[in-house]
Amino acid sequence: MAETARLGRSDRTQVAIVGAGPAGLTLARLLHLAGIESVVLEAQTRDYVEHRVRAGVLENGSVELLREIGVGERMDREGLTHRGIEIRFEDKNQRFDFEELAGKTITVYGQQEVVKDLIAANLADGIRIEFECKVESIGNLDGTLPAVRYRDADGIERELSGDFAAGCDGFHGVSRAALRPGAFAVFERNYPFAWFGVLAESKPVSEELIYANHERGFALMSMRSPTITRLYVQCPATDEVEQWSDDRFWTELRARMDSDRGGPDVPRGPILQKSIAILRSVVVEPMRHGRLFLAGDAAHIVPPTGAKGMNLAIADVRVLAQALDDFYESGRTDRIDAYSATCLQRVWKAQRFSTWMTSVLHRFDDLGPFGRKLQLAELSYLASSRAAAQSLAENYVGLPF
Ligand code: RFL
Ligand code: PHB
Repeated sequence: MAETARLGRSDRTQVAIVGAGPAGLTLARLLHLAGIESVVLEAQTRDYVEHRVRAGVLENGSVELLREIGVGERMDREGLTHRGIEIRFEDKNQRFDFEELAGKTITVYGQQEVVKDLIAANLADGIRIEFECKVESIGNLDGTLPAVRYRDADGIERELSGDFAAGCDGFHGVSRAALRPGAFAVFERNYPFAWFGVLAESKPVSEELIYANHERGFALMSMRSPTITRLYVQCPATDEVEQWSDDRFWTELRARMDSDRGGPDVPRGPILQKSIAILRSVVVEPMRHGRLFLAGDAAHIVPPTGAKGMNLAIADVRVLAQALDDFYESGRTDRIDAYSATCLQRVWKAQRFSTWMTSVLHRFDDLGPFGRKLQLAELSYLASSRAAAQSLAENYVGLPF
């Protein structure tokens, strides 16, 4: 130990966290507040993770947690509180008032802003976040000291060992690969379509999000601020960003919003960013192997239609931090042992809701006329039944913990 410490290539902490996304950064903060030390290893630069445009909707419970851990100030100032959403189908917009139906609101605040706030607060408190450190493997999961091997910014191989390791490295990370083959199951569903998304300098036309079910395919108008919109259209999973010129995008979005036939207007503006995200559902069970815990997208992916991914990542680490706190406080392991089962209950309910939102709002080419009629009946039921609307509302704002 003394030898390796002198070489500076081996390091020791209580919890080794892989990934500085919402899951890893929130976990590091919760642990710090409980007096537990961690080190976060992140493959990308700080600038990269702070500008990666992704999610935008925070459930009420996520907002409360971010406030509790001292990163709510800018969110409360700049985040947009939304009381509901609109769903557009068959030439009309149907509004769902979440405050009235479920007693809660949601907050629109970009994921990269959450990440910026967490990084700033964590670094200010002395939490170690090592950027440009790509983890290559995690070993010794069944022993007492999991070993996280990584390459630092200078390309030097290093090792970080912890009492525990937390795989918060997203869907394309390495933690899942550390699980012993045969010791876990993967449940998945891939959709034949994706979302082409843009960030644009244009004024939102509505105060709330508009989700549209249209014969030409799904569309969504969201926002980031009173001057920046976040817009999506369904496209084939095989599409590349280059196939979507600015003009093609605006024309398609206008068509799907029926802008020339009484639907919401779509004001054009400079496009700041374009991306394509394939829709898929994945759940890895269990979310733990020995002393390695998976959290967030490393353990599960939901299609973005229900706006659940970032919220689930935050929910997982809330459970994990509590379990680790119990362990360090009193040696109790029951919450650690229940970690996976506790998280999976919420994860599967979020999968159910996200699958349902995806199925009612997208164009499925293999649906046939019968399936299309059923889809419209489902939306019509949603618009006419308080019970159905309440079910949408309570899931969208986030099920209770
Ligand atoms: P992240 O954010 O992917 O962070 C993982 C981090 O790990 C790093 N990493 C590594 N670091 C070290 N060594 C390695 N070998 C590593 N491999 C990877 C990565 O660089 C990264 O920094 O996972 P996390 O923390 O679990 O957070 C999950 C969320 O990012 C994700 O679920 C959401 O973005 C999903 N999502 C949405 N979620 C919501 O709750 N509300 C939304 O409105 C919403 N909209 C969306 C979305 C995702 C989308 N895309 C792009 C798929 C909209 C879209 C279009
Ligand atoms: C977003 O604002 O990026 C957003 C909003 C709602 C979703 C997905 C993404 O369902």
